[in-house]
Amino acid sequence: MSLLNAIDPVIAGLLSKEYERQQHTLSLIPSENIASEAVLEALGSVASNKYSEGYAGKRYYGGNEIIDQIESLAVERAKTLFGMEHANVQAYSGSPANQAVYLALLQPGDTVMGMALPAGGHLTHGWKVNFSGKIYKAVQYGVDEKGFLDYDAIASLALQEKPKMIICGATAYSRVIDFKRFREIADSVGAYLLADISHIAGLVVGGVHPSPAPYADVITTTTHKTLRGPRGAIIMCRTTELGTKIDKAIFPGLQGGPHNQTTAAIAVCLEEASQPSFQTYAKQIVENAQALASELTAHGFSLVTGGTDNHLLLVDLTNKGLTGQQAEDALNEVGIIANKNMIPGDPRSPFDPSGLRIGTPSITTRGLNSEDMKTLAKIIASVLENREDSSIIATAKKQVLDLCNRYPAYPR
Ligand code: DSN
Repeated sequence: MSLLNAIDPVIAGLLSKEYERQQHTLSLIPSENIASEAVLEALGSVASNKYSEGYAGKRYYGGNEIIDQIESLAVERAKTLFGMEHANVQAYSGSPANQAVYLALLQPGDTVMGMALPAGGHLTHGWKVNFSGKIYKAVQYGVDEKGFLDYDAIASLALQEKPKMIICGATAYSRVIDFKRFREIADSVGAYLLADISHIAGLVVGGVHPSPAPYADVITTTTHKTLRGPRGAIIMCRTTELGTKIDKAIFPGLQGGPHNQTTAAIAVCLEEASQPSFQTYAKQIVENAQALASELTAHGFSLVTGGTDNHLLLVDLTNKGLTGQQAEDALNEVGIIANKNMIPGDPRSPFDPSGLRIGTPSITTRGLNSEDMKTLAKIIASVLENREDSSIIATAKKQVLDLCNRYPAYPR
């Protein structure tokens, strides 16, 4: 960053510190990942200089001959990889992508049905403080007492409330989502089905989680989680009619000019995700999560649903006499970055809930394997069980640093 350093040493210094932080800590936040240097190069490219309101071949600005090619490639790669007929790559991120789907398919006041945030859903799936719960009549489903989606209860709620759109997908659910069953429920009431696969998109294209493509009317995904690209989003659907509505909802409905540097980086990440090595990566994410789940269970930790099928686990810390905030702080102290999270039916507040959300996408990108999960689980257990013991904390810090040095986020 020699140029940046010369022009703005303060920002250069902070970015350099953030780089070092990422190198020397392990992110167990399930929605984070480490984008490749190729993705970062595209993100820092001159594509950022161009205005391109509109779509390829139909722009409101001249000079878009090259940007058109970039965006068309991103669109084609998304369609091929996910097996959908239409793709829009312009949404600035996941929430605007979902907002565009609402704008395209619904009228204010229409009923929508999504997973409640405290049960593992997302803000934009109808939570009361979000646009989705304010502008629309949102009804929310949850999980059963063990933490599993209760499809019979969801079907009954749909029959009772007759939503115009049902949203499936989650931010803190560790089990396979039965998209076929959601389709049947949507069909029983004539609802659209939106599958928000932001968390699991990389697992879907990697072949380790079933795809919603045969069942959903619309699929949204962010591109920076398991898909390992830049911060951005893709909206996909089956028909030209829906595609036209969604394109219009993004532009001019919600946004102005697309972020072309992001579009280029999305195209790069889709190219990376189409390689056989990405399938190996996706498989390892799940193997690592399952290994970590069984090791933590062996250390006496209680997991919501008892385990995982995907990239994340939700730890209920109640039996350890710890809160989510205390656990997050203690792990942070030794260089393990995880995040506090509500557990289903949590009696505590979202600011200091009973759970901890742990994910393996980022550490798997670094190369940690199932064997390393034993070490990691041991470190997590020793830190959470001995928060006040400075010598145990010092040892854990050193062990985390050893793992970081063995598996750098970016090899120098
Ligand atoms: N904030 C994301 C997550 O951490 O799961 C969801 O958008």
